[in-house]
Amino acid sequence: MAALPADFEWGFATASYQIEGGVDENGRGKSIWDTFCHASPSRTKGADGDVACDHYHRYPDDFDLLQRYGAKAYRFSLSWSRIVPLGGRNDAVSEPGIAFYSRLIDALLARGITPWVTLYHWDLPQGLHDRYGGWLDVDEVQRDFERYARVCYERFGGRVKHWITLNEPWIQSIFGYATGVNAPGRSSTNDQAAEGDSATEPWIAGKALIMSHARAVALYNNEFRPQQRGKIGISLNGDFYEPWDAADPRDHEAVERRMQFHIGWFANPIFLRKDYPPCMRQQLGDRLPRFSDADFAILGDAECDFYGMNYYTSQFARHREEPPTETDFVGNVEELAENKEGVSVGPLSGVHWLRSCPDMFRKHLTRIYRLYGKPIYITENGCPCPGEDKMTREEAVEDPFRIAYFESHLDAICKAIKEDGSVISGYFAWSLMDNLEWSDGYGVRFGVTFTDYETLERTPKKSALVFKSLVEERQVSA
Ligand code: GBH
Repeated sequence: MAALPADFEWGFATASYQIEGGVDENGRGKSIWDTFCHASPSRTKGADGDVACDHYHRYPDDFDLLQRYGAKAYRFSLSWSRIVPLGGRNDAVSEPGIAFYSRLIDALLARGITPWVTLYHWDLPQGLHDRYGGWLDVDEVQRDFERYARVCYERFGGRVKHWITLNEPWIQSIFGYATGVNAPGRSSTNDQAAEGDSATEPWIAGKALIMSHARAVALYNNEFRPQQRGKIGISLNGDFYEPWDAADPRDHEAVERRMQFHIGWFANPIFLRKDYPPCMRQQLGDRLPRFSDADFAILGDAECDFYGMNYYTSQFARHREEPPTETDFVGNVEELAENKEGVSVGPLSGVHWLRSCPDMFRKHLTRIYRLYGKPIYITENGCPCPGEDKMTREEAVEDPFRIAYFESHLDAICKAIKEDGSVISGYFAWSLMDNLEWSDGYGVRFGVTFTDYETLERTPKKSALVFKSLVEERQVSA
């Protein structure tokens, strides 16, 4: 069913720490991911981003690939500590860091590819973590992030017309400060973490992220939008859920609660200018920080242009009988891959948490569009193929599971547009190339391009070469 608009934006996505390497080049400051990857014993399966895909040196070749794939757009993130090595609002700006991203943006434009820039994809300057605890100091970090955003708009905003403030604040808050499996690795429930308080810190970090986003958008709206005329939004992650027992109203409530804990946490203040969802306030009480009138004034100045959706999978939710523990962050539900009848949510990919569930993706798109009312850009979607972590290059470049995943998810978008009336304006496949999959190291391969980590050679997988036609087949003519 052809339903994608003629001007549908599409391409591939990456993030700075996952691909760049070059961590000591040109005065770059350390980020919390440099520190986390070098912890001993390792918390990242021995992997680090010191070299990664060496994109820092190889970006022109990577952009040749993008051009060969026919991409209209490319989503990437800036490393804050390349631009402001120590991170803070009174700290020096690194001209070589600016020059690097400036060349990179020019290299995209020269190939006719539209840059979509994420300001923050989890790599907080270590300097800010050391100075005041990073995302745990709500007042300080939002001011430092605002100044970093200002530098980016000033230096790049003449050429960059699409901004994403934050990638997945949920993951930064929960994985960084509750489970401790991502940098800075703080937790009171994880044996590998020396410090942290999983009952309070994720909620503080969440507020810091919300206010940092809001300040960056308000700044854009008030000072840069009139001349630069770009668009700005945020990328939120969150699975779609269905009830484990469709006949049990308590499982229906569990479903809604789970999605509010994932998405409403951020989307209520950001898109609705409201307090956190009532179910969160009810469960978490005063552990959930309040928004002051001054906070709401900033949120009120921070209207976004779009909702960036990172979507990979769906699950079943089952209510729990016992009251929630202090460290619960999912809304007191059990998350399951099968429902009461033993029906699976979908076929398993190459990573344990990701099953292909296109019908639930369609429902997710339409739920989000109806709740928040902004055009949706899918800013990440993709998967590793079953067994891909153990494959040779010759095997991995044949990736029928990934192609089928892309096809079925593009079809779901078409249905959401045509049958549900949702507005979906673009799609970025995750990822341009295999890269550092955070705490999973280099084993899990999400790329449409195979990366040989010995030689750093890239080889297009079949999905990369057919992706353009998958989109164009579904596009309505102009
Ligand atoms: C995105 O996060 C990231 O933005 C991107 O950088 C990343 O490479 C991509 O996804 C692929 O993972 O069952 O405990 O192992 C998506 C968020 C984080 C969701 C890891 C699933 C696994 C939880 N994902 N999580 S666990």
